[in-house]
Amino acid sequence: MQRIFSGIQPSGIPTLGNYLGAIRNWVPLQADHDCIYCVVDLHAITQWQEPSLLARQTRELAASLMACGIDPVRQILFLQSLVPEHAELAWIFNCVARLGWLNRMTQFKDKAGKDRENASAGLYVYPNLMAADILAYHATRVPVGDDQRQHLELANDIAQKFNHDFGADFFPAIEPLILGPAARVMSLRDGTKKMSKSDTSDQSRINLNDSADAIAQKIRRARTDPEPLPGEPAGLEGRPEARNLVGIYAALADTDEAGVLGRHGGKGFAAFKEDLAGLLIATIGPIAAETARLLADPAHVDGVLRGGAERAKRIAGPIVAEAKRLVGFLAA
Ligand code: AQP
Repeated sequence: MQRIFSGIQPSGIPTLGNYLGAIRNWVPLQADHDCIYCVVDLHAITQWQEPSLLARQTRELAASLMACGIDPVRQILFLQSLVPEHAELAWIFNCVARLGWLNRMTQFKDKAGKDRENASAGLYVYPNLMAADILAYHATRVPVGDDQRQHLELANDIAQKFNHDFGADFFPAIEPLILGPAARVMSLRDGTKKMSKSDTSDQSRINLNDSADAIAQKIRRARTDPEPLPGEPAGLEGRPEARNLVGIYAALADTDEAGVLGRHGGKGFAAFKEDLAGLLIATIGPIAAETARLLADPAHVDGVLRGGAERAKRIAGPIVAEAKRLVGFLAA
């Protein structure tokens, strides 16, 4: 069975983007893969996280993942910072990856913004830690949103260079799994910017714990243009906000842009948005309710993350030990 690894940062409440781009695709993969899903708190602190909030967000994210259908008994769900092998292998990869490779990463440019000098060094080497997350388990398939494609290419470059430098066929090639019609969900306020849990505007995103009223209101206020919906996907060219809403609808209704426009083409946005809000509420309502139920027992959620970490460590421990031996470190 092929091994899957994927992670999500506890940097806020998970969004519809995280759900459609990643989490929703993680669930069916559990049927025929050996899955390791990780709450990546080491990644989260590459940008400032209020310490008093981080633990709460971590627990809420774990509960939300379980509410979406991640099975922590048959698969592994764990907290990254409880398995030190991630940080250890990431350091080795910091010494394998080249500065020129990291300089090309668009996520660093997006997240650091104009104030690059003030970004953390951790944000810059984030892709090396991501490569370590995956390769510490010799995972070969990684389901992610489209925004992570470039990081996975870099992870493959790191694996190849490690194998070449240390003369071993040790780390496997990684295959990105970028699934579904909404692999990149955009902000509700700006169709050219991706929807993010850490966006300062709550109106820019749908959170997986939003109430039905909040969802309906955010969709009503979502930015659009004055034209009605086109009859064909080609008519979405140059209309990023319209394309985003159509893409979200398509993902939720398990169809594609043409399917949505076949039904709604020619209509104004008001009626379309009402239908879209209904679909969102039907999808997110049960997730929010189940997350709240799980959070009523925080000790159970914490126990899942700790138990998962013990199991994860049993896999990563020997792999990272071998990587260290190949580098030439003296064995413990
Ligand atoms: N807008 C998105 N559309 C599709 N997929 C997305 N993902 C994130 N945003 C979108 C996918 O969700 C998974 C987990 O992402 P993450 O939390 O590890 O990091 P991120 O990509 O940086 O997500 P956010 O929400 O934008 O977090 P912040 O605001 O903290 O930076 C990944 O598979 C990602 O592709």
